[in-house]
Amino acid sequence: MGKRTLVTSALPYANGPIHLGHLAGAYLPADFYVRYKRMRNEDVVFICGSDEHGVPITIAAEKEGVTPQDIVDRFHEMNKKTFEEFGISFDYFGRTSSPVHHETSRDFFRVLNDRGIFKKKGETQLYDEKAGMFLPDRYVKGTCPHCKYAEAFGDQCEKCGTSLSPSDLIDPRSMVTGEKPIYRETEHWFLPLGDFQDDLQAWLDKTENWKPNVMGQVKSWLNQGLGDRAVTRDLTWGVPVPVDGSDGKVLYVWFDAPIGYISATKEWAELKGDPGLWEKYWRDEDSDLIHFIGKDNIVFHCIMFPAVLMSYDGYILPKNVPANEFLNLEGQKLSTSRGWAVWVHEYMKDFEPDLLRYVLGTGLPETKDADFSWKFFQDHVNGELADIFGNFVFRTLSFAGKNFDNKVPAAGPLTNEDRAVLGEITRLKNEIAECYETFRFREAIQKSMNLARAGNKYFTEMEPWHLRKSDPDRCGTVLNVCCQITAALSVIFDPVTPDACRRLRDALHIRNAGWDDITEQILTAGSPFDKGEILFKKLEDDVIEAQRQKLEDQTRTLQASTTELEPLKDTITFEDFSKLDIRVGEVLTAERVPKSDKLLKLTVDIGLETRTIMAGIAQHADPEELPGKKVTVVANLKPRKMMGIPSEGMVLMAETPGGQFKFLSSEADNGSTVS
Ligand code: B3M
Ligand code: ZN
Repeated sequence: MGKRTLVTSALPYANGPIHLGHLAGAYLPADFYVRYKRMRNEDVVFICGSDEHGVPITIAAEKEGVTPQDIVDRFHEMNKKTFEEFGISFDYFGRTSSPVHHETSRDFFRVLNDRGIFKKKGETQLYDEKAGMFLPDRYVKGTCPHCKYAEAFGDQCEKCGTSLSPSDLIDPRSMVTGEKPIYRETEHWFLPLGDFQDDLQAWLDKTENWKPNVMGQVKSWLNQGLGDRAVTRDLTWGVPVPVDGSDGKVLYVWFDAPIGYISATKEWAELKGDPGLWEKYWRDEDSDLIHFIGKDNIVFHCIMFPAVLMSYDGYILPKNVPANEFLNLEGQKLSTSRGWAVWVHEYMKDFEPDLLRYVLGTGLPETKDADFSWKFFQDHVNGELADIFGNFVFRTLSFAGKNFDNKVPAAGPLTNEDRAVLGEITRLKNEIAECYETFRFREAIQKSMNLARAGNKYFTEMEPWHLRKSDPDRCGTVLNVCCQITAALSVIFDPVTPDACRRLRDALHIRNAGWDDITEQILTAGSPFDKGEILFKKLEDDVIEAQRQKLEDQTRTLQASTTELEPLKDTITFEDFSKLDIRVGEVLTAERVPKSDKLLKLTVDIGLETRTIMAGIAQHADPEELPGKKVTVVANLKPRKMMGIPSEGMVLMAETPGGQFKFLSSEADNGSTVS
């Protein structure tokens, strides 16, 4: 272990708010780690900031019709505040639009360029002649060759998921002007990663405790052989390339963004009044550098950025990159564009950070993708935080409060049971420390809860409520033991539930206790404590149901507003149209169809007669509310069987872009014709 540790979390793009997937990937685990180190009084600095360059930002700006600067200003402030309020305890949260960052990343480029590290090569790229600009892949839309979706992007079709390159698209068009792009020759600077293959391999061979999912990915990149990576782009938004003959070019966002960790550390040091301090963390062999990221960022942090650091010289390389896998939500992939996400600032309107910190912590996607659901949230809050941790603390402090005058009772001779449960404090403390040191946070949290479990079991078995009368001294001993466990919990759980632990330590009058203070005798007999309060309230079903509903509503509204309307169909003649016999009708009865979750069986009065009609609206209408509803019916459609029942016509419905179905209703009498 080095003398000091620099911890970074991936710089979030300042093009949208932070959601649970972000937290579980790169922020919460880093915060657990850092808070644990701080509890140990270690020298640790936690750095992050907004990633304000790159195509994701300009696309967001384009969509809203505002400038990229407007977008990054808005989301930088918003995300910074969200992290603060959620207790992600960065020492500094910078931004890559800052002058220090521009200067630092330009310096890196200049130095590498002067050393002849880069290759300069020509390339053909898509170009929009009308806009006079080269087009990133994301700026080209066209028809997907696989599913024929007309709005596929140059890098991916979002309908069928296929990854594409712009040349795959049928009828490609520029998103800027709608014009058909042409190919044009351009020149770029490339980082020849192949030159670093051996050095990277040698560095990786010396690393320890890397997660298999991370090392596996890195190895497979290395085995494939590394190629050249362009580090410049033809764009106007970004850090201008600092060498002659580079007009209209900026640094590739993945070249400048990781350097943002360095720039932010410089700004942190400046703010501390010790401008040179940043170098200790970046250029001293006795420092450990740890990058927390999501799995999609592995290649940049384990190959590209290390190659840049090696080329500059004098920088340390990451000691570990504990990347996490992805978090799914209610069994589905998180998707911000579909509104399938839980935003952290929204979460905090309804709940305290501690609850989510704990629950996400128990289900982190450490080695494989994991799922978050509101039911999972409720189960873990109620069944563990409230019923185990909270309950143990509450029964201990209220019992000891009432019977021992809010002072820690003295312990008499210890029995084997006492010694055994006290021994759990030190045993678990060491195991938990080992888990934190090796980035196994789920296990750390599980073991932390095990201490509370052991405490509860002990309390129940010792039955202090009987001892109170029969053997007050023994009762005091039992409660002394329980108070020691309570105190240990107030420190051990600190990385995970910092607010509750702070309240608990305040109640025990040990606000500043740290990891080394965790012993079997943290509290001395006779020391006062405040009366027991409920640390975690249980969550009722309706509260959880409301969250699930919110998620559904959110995704529905978003889809309705972003889904493109169906294109118009081919023209038909009046003759074609007049073949249809459309009538006004009224629903008489409506019932569900066994084994079908889509169909309702309706009987409809169309004036001349009553028809049985099958309608695919079971998910959009309540059968009880349908009788009496006026509808329009295509009355001369050839009958066809659906689920074995002949359907004698078709009820007309409007389908909204969000996929909702609504009847076309008419005031006219039943049997009236529509033409
Ligand atoms: N902004 C990508 C991401 O949010 C990127 C991380 C930069 S870390 C230097 O996934
Ligand atoms: Zn497709």
